[in-house]
Amino acid sequence: MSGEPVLFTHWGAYRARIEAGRLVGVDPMPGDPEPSMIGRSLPGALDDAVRIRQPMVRAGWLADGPRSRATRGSDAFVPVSWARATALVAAEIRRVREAHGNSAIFGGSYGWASAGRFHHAQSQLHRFLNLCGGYTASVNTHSYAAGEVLLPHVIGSQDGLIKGHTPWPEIVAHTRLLVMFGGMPLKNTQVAAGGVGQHGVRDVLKRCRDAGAKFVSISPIRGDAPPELGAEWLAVRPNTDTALMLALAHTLLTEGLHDERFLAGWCVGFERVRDYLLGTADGRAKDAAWAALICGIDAEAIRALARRMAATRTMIAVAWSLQRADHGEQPYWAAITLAAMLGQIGLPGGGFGFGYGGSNRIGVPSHGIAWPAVPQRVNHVRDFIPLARLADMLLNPGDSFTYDGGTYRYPDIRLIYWAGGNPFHHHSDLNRLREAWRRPETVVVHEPWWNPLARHADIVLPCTTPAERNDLGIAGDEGHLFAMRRLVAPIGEARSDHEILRGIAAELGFEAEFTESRDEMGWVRHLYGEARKRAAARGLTLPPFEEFWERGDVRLPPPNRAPGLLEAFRADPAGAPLKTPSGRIELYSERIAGFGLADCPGQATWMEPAEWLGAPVARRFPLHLVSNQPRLRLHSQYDNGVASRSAKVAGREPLWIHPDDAAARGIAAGAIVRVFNDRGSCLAGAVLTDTMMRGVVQLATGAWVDADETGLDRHGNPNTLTLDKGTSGLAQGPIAHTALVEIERYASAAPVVRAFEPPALTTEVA
Ligand SMILES: Nc1nc2c(c(=O)[nH]1)N[C@H]1C(S)=C(S)[C@@H](COP(=O)(O)OP(=O)(O)OC[C@H]3O[C@@H](n4cnc5c(=O)[nH]c(N)nc54)[C@H](O)[C@@H]3O)O[C@H]1N2
Ligand SMILES: Nc1nc2c(c(=O)[nH]1)N[C@H]1C(S)=C(S)[C@@H](COP(=O)(O)OP(=O)(O)OC[C@H]3O[C@@H](n4cnc5c(=O)[nH]c(N)nc54)[C@H](O)[C@@H]3O)O[C@H]1N2
Ligand SMILES: [Mo]
Repeated sequence: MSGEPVLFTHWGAYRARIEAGRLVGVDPMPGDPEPSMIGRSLPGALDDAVRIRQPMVRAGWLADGPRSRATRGSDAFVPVSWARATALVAAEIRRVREAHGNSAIFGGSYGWASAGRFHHAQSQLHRFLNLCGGYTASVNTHSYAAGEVLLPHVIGSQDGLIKGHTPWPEIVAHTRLLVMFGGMPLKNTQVAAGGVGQHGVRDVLKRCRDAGAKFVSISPIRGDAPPELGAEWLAVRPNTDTALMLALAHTLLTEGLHDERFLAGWCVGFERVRDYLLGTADGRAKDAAWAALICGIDAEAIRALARRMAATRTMIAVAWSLQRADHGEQPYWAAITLAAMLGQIGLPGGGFGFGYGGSNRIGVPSHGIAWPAVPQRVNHVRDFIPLARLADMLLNPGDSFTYDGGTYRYPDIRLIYWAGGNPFHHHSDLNRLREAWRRPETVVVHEPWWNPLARHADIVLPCTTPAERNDLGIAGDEGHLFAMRRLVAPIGEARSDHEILRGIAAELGFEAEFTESRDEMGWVRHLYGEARKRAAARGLTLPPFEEFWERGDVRLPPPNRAPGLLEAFRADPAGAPLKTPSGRIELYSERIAGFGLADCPGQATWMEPAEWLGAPVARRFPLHLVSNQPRLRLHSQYDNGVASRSAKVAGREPLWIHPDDAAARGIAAGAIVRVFNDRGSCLAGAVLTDTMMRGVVQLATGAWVDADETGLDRHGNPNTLTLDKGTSGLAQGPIAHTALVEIERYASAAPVVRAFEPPALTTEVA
């Protein structure tokens, strides 16, 4: 690449065009087979009207301090100097620590921030807060919290969820039937946490097809499978996959197609599963006819699919989306149970895997190197929450909650410190969050843009983006390292998260511990040096730093072969046991059963979700809302950019609806609609398409919420409508994909969307 400036992002690498010190364009990197359109937003958004150029303090907070919290989110802001902002934050941290202790500081700060190892916002913030005595943390991710907690009980690790998947080349070579729950949506494989070098999933799927594989896509949206695969589409009612999987299992059992030897030798608990499938205890067989009434797929089609799966080498691929739903633990446990009955777990191209269509990195043959990050040090505060319990914690300090077999209490939060995430996009039930968010005394936020989070802060510290700083980028599983050289000067007075925190650490007296006396380039070199050592430990050579920095990127050769999921266990179950209590796959878990949770029993179980198309409440709200990942932005990032805005309909987020459902409501293409339920309402722009199953609508996540005085979101963020409840008492994961709504034509005059206008600024009242 010879020294060209590179802009490296979570959705790919670009060559940057710089003219007179300004970023004027980006071009895809040569060699990337399918560059992401999201990059088109980078140049314009860099210094647009909603970029924050100076530290800001909410006017009410400046006048009345914490007593002004009722107007948080609706006040004007006062521009202040860095010296003043830094002193204000340092004083608040000191006050809260002394009066209430460190657990009164919530520093969970979940979010994707930007690519780059040094300027990783959460690592910087957590390191800073740990050096200052600790903070209340959050555990697990929005992406797959239920999976993270469940899988260690069932297979002894998180393999097949985050890492350790059967790699694509094995699937190409051996898999003959790919059964894809949640489809294989290529829109999502534009992205990987930490960054992407090259986008390879479309190509690898075509190679599967060319090798003779067949595809079945089980999803409420036909377009979740790329058309060139010729996949068979089974339109499933959202959140009913567990019933479908159980019926597939029932068919295998009753037709004698299950693998007794594998179930006896590699698993425990199949007798319990058998009794449940046959309905021995509850008198209800989980057969295809039973499931058909729940999931909406014809009973004969279910039986035929089970027979096909047993007849050939089958990979069961399950999207992460399935577990972001009420009882989200269950479809994963049911998928493992089904795969165990097929007996192909650990055989080439067989078994199961979670998230193949959820990220560019899943299935990439990886060296498995643990690449370096900024060390976070130790958090001495014991309090934590499962991340989706944020509003619960703020509303109910002192209340207890269960998590993975334990019982804990919510701490009493006085100060929220957030950098690199956007809870006013990512959290369910934003109206409830807005109320909860007004409980703490002070909210400090680092953000580049006036997005909904910045608007709901008291002290807003403007942060740089990767184009404005030096960093080390690593597309980890691809083994592709990028020199992220600073391309332009910081916009306005923006500073990096590190620089902001360094200033506050200086006020609080621990600057040298925070920086370890390294400057930005010192850290970048240091992290690269660590990366080089870790590669060398695997016999892989990275060039010296100067050469890497000059070249722009380096790529490790791929491994000769990466093992399949649970391959070693399959080969030798006694010699390479799983880290479960039995050492085997736990189709029934004594441990989970022992937790005594009504909403998470000891084996894969169908339980009705809080809301679904079969629930009584569906008479009032007859449409299931799928709020999936957006095609033209990363969550809420770059919603202000040209790529995302090019797809808006009548200035709002597009809502996809089947033409029949639209016609029944008198909705025409391009019309503004109101989407509502008992929790809230938003406007959106109608797109009529038969890619949607009837009774299901799609409103992707991430539109910058723009609520008016009545709470109506004029722009179309689906979390105005979603349900803030945990998956179960086991994982307490988010359940964004469980929500029913109704839709109507919006008859009133369309209000202007104000999401991309900065808030009112004012001067201090003396
Ligand atoms: N309804 C519904 N809700 C969902 C989901 C769903 O499927 N449906 N999915 C969930 C999932 S899987 C996820 S992962 C979450 C994602 O939720 P988030 O990760 O919180 O979403 P982002 O929009 O990526 O937020 C990142 C924020 O960091 C800012 N930022 C970027 N770079 C920097 C930086 O260097 N420093 C600082 N300080 N800030 C920076 C961006 O401007 C942006 O505001 O959403 C969840 N929410
Ligand atoms: N372009 C882009 N790509 C992204 C992201 C982004 O913001 N933008 N975000 C990234 C992140 S953080 C994550 S975690 C991954 C998430 O990856 P996923 O969890 O796979 O993402 P979703 O888009 O929410 O869901 C995928 C599909 O699942 C289907 N689905 C929803 N509910 C059900 C159900 O109950 N049953 C079945 N069978 N199908 C269902 C929907 O039709 C949806 O299109 O995506 C990543 N990729
Ligand atoms: Mo995610």
